[in-house]
Amino acid sequence: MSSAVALRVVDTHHDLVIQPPAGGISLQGRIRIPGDKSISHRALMLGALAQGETIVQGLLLGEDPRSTASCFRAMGAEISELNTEEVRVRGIGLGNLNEPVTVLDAGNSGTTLRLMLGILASHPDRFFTVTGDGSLRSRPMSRVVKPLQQMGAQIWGRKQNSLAPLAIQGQALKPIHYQSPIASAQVKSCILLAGLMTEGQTTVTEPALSRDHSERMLRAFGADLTVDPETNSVTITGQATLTGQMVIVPGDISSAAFWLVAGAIVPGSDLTIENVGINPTRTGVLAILERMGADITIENSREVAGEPVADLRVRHSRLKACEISGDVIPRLIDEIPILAVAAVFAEGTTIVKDAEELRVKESDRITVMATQLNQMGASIKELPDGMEITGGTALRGTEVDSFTDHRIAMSLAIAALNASGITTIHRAEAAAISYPDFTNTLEQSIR
Ligand code: SPQ
Repeated sequence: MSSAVALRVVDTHHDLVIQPPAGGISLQGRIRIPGDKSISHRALMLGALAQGETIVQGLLLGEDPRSTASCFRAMGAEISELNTEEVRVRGIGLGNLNEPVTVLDAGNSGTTLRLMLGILASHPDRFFTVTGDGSLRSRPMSRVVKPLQQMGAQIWGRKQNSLAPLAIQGQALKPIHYQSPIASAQVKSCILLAGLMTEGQTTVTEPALSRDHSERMLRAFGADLTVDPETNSVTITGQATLTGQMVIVPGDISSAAFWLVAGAIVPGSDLTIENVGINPTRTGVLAILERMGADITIENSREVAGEPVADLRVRHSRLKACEISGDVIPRLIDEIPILAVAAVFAEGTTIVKDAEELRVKESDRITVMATQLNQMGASIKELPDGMEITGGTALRGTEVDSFTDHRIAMSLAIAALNASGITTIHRAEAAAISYPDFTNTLEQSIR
């Protein structure tokens, strides 16, 4: 193979083949990352429920927001062709979604399905059916179905109504105070969105604070919402009118995380990632990398449309192990696969705990990261709720698999940059869920 990184397409499956040249590589320059996935979903959904027009700049063009757009188009929202410059959403007003004439398909996206359930369950006199791909059909839905049932929702599905496909008979719901057993933005947002249509006050309390993009955006669109930071509670008073807004989507820190770790572990690297959202409910990855000794500087901090944004500069440095557990977990849950790669190149043993949620993501991210990195020569022991990663073993290229999980595909690609020989990542096309341009950016930043 002549180039440092090559994408080879085999049969219907896409293999990403990475072979660093013998002299080594480094990552240099300034890069931009795609728009935040969580904010992109919410902008499309609230835009569809609002009165008037919502303009979204910087939308993520990944497969997941495309699933959200197609579901809401099927229910009557006019959403222009998706692009990063400007997407126009002509909302149809709260409670006015049309009954779709076919099954709503959320694809691979847990956020689409779980948030949408709150909206559908609270739409009286409409019947909906929702499904997703093989991965999504195996992910637990009872975490949102149960609180919605407490509000009076009627939802049916496999395994005691816990797995998609699901059928929903929408109706007027009653408000509840839900004490969520897990810190999950999807659970919180689902209930808040159901509460949006429900007369009275609906409150969600979570054990630790999860990402707060729904709270910020609901407020910006005109919802009546109060937050109690002492108890991690959010209360929404239902039936406010939402008004279309201008939403500027910052770069996704979950996508920036791949470059932060790449820059930290690949010798000689000096990379600046522009326009990264640094909402405090998402910056656990920065806190942990800093504790591991990474050389990251936050430049040009500013606020864009209600979300804090900055440029992040990362330079190679020696990393040391640390413990990742407790309240930081919800602030970096999607970054644990790439942090596991950082830990492989750190001195000492990194412990990841309290992260059992990883087992019910697009794949079982504990088992998959442990088995795939161990195949490359890492030393990772699975724990029921995390991993024990002993750093300092050299990685060698081999054949690994994304298990169709976007974050696994990209984490393995970054690990391969520091491995000897050829790494072939099977089913690497999964990256398009959240980062369609990942391979191009990788090729551009390699020197
Ligand atoms: O949307 P999906 O498939 O659940 O995506 C993931 C991801 O890695 O991109 C999780 F697999 O992100 C979730 C995240 O883990 C997105 C999200 C959100 O936008 O509200 C919240 C988190 O999930 P949870 O279960 O902790 O609420």
